[in-house]
Amino acid sequence: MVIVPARDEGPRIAAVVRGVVAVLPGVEVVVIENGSSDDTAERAREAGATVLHSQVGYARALRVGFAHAHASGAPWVVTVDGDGQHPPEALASLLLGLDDADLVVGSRFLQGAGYPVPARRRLAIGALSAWASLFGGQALTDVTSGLRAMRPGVVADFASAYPTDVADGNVLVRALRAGWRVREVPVAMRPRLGGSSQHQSPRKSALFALRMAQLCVREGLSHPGRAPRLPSDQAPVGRG
Ligand SMILES: Nc1nc2c(ncn2[C@@H]2O[C@H](COP(=O)(O)OP(=O)(O)OP(=O)(O)O)[C@@H](O)[C@H]2O)c(=O)[nH]1
Ligand SMILES: [Mg+2]
Repeated sequence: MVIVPARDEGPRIAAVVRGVVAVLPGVEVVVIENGSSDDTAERAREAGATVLHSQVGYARALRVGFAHAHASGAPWVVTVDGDGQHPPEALASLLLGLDDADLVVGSRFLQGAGYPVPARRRLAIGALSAWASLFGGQALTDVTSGLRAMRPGVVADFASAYPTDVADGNVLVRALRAGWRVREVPVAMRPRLGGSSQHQSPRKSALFALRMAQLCVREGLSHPGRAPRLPSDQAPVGRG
């Protein structure tokens, strides 16, 4: 199942949904929308997506998506942004990555990837990634990437307890501290295809980064154990 959080992505969402279905025919695409002032929901529905609604916020939208995927028994979940940044062709390498990992992140900064990003933002992502790596106990390069694939055990964890304000590097720290195998694969991404970013305002972005840093510490200190693994969760991933 592919989960797409989307707010005010009306001009882009249909292409995102169709792009995913073109590489994974028959897959259920679930767009979680809230607070849009445009026709995001209608466009997504017309393109063949299931549309769910959530309370305001990126993290809350994802949480609704994970709860839906868990209740549906999806064999895997991939989260994809609704702004066209994530190339659908990358889904194959993310899903392949699940053969020996529980959570796979598409990284813009591993060798072989690529992302035209202003230096200041690159620096901020690098600093947050280093911080999350410290508390997660594993080197990560792109903790703010929203392109992630996961096995059902991780989805179950996320469905029951997902942060409601900030959900980026802190979620990866949580997964690592819970014992899930996390890995990154290189993915070339492009800037959003239009519309406005949730990180538009420098003040909001700074607050977001501080909050993420704080939550990384909290997750790092409060989840020292390993999650029990179900044997069925180790099977090769099938069509979701
Ligand atoms: N449902 C929902 N989706 C949201 C909300 N805020 C952001 N999104 C979606 O989440 C995805 C990621 O948000 P972006 O604003 O693109 O954030 P980003 O990719 O980190 O930033 P850019 O690189 O500037 O695009 C997009 O598909 C947004 O439409 C929200 O409040 N509710
Ligand atoms: Mg984006």
